[in-house]
Amino acid sequence: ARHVLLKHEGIQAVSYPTQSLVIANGGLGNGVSRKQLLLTLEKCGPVEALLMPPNKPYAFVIFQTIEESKKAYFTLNGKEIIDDLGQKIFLYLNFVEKAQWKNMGLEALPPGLLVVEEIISSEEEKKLLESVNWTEDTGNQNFQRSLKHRRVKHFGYEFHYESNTVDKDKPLPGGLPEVCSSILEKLLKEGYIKHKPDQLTINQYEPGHGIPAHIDTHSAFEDEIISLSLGSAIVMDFKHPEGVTVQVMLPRRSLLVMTGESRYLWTHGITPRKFDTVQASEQFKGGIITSDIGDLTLSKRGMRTSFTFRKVRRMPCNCSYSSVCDRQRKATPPSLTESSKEALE
Ligand code: AKG
Repeated sequence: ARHVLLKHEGIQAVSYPTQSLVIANGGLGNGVSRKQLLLTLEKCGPVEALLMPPNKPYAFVIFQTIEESKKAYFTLNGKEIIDDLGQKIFLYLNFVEKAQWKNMGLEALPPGLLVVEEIISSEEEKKLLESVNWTEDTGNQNFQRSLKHRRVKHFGYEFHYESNTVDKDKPLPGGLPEVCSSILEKLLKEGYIKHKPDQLTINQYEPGHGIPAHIDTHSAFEDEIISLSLGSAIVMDFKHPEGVTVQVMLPRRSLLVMTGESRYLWTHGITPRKFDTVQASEQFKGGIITSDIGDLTLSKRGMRTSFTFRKVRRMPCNCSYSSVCDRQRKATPPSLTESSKEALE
């Protein structure tokens, strides 16, 4: 079964010793960190390269000599290690000619997507976080819910997860919190947004939480959707309908701007997990996680609070992505991405 899995991934194991080994179960996708694996491998000799593809359950190691790779094969094959979550993992090693795998990733951000780092100061971040009152209060006008994988609060308009829309004729009293005003003014002035948002969803994710992949309903909201990341960084997954996936690092205090194709056609979501695969050298730099697998490691998630601002749409959507546009596809069943969000909440 192991060989079938490796073959399926485009990895060809060989029966004779080489300098390179594939380490099944020793991948970032298993919760094994670069530091931890390197420590284990270096006991067998100096490591020339350790390649860890993002979210995969395997890694590749290249030793300087065949003697060292043979030593690793004989001492580590079948060996138990404890991963970063404290779980037992058995490593399985095989010689390979080349460290090669099927890479479905893309090296560019989805069109229309922007990550602006350090958009707010630490003081502004603190003020925003302190402004959120999570205590359940029946007199509270702003709708709050605990979903399966996160806590949410809505301002301006309540977001209905059953239909993934808002009731456009029923604005919530009070509008958006005053604490957001100066930040939104700045975003307008600096040209990151063209329209002042009138709906805010605050999501709070503990490590292990996430949000299912979805496209914000076209008929409910205008083109620009923006999200501030507070408290902790996270990796967001963007998927094109034809299968390309891009992982994007959203650092703490950064702004994510989704417009055009990235807002209308690509789904966005956060995988529920406690660690993210990130660039080892520039841990907190925003943007795409590249497939430079010699430079990936794990980053422990902290509590992240996001402020997602949208503008409620008043005119019909006439985007050029009719296959995923609920207004343009009225006669056909709703798209899976839109209907699946609530089902998974
Ligand atoms: C949503 O509330 O629909 C989101 O996509 C939230 C995104 C985020 O947490 O940044």
